[in-house]
Amino acid sequence: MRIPPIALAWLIAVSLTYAQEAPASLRLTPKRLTNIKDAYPLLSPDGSKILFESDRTGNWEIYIMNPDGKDVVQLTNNTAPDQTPSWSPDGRKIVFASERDNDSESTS
Ligand SMILES: [Ca+2]
Repeated sequence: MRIPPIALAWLIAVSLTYAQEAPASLRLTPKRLTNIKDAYPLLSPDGSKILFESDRTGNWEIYIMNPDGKDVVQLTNNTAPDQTPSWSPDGRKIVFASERDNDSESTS
């Protein structure tokens, strides 16, 4: 499920979103995972990692972290914007858009 970017957003994990009448165990319980300009979080198919894009260095790069927000690893390092990452169905590859030749295209 893709979550749209929010200007100057941070990533927030939520268990489930339900109305007030939902049982207490199913109510929204947000937890801030990062507090910097991050966007497009995607949980891996097995739920073990979160893939996201970030402008935390002043350049959009692709990152991965644990579902608790720890162990952030930068996957790309290029002066061109690298954004909108996505997992392959088996979770073994990622794809993202980059403008490395001044023309947005997908890279894996
Ligand atoms: Ca980049």
